Amino acid sequence: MISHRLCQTALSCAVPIYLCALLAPQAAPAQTVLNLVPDSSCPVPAGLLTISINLSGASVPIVGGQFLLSFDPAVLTLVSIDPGDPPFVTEIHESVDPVLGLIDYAGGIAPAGHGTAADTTMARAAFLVHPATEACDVASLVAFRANDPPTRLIDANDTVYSAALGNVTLNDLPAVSIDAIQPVIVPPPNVAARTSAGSCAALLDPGLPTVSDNCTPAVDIVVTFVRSDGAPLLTDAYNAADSPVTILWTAIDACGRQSQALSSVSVAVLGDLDGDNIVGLADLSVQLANFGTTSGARPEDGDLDGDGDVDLGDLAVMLTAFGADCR
Ligand SMILES: [Ca+2]
Ligand SMILES: [Ca+2]
Ligand SMILES: [Ca+2]
Repeated sequence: MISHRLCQTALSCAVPIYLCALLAPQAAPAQTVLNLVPDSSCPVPAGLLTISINLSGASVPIVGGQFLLSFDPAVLTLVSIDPGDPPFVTEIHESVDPVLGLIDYAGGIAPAGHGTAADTTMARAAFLVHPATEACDVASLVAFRANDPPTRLIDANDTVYSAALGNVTLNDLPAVSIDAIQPVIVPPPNVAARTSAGSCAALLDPGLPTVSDNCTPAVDIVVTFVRSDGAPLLTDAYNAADSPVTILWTAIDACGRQSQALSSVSVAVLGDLDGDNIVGLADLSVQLANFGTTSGARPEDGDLDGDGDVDLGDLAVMLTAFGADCR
């Protein structure tokens, strides 16, 4: 295969010039990157947060590096900073200012070891998250700081790589949330419904809970539900035989904290006044006993059209529903 190296000067180009153009790399050259990577985007107060200093994109074997970091001492206390994965097994230097939140660390390969260009972890720092800390989407809680000499890498030929030289990209810790607070969930109101004539179920939409959280926007809070009758959809029919159907709501914020709440849907059979899910003579006799009531009547008294009286209109509804058996 003809390498691009052949085409770097016109004189050395051993192939036609148009082919050289085709052989020229189309993508930008690989860039060495140092990322500060948290073990969790949601560390918990009084818990540990481990940060990996990860090497990637190296084009030559790297044998060591020095990392000058800052961290927020109001939120974090450094517990340890140690070598990462092989071949970076040797700690060369470590000094820490816990008050100002400064870490100077250097590490490298074993004396007889070999460097690597592979993506790997060069060092790990463990921090204690202060108790009672709450923070939402805090960026750069741990960061590379601009010092002289700066954070830099070195290869086996003592060539130095750094952001100042333009051949290393430094990425600070991405935003994390220290969030131990559960979302707030307010369930929809309980629903009491009646079947329509000739049906043993009610079709309705019970509504959704309202949710909020200290860190997670409401639109990003995941809300799930489980119906006690096992129906998969909120708008699936609610059967009188399953009444009351309870709905267990769960709200989960972006850090996985969750809250639960209950609501219910009660379904009565139209015309069933004694609650046995049958519309029969017992119900008719209750209605007839209250027949002529002009105000204050309830559904269980026989007011089946909801206007507060028990009259011929209600009796007509009863006769329409008569005979239903929804057990
Ligand atoms: Ca929360
Ligand atoms: Ca009944
Ligand atoms: Ca009525």
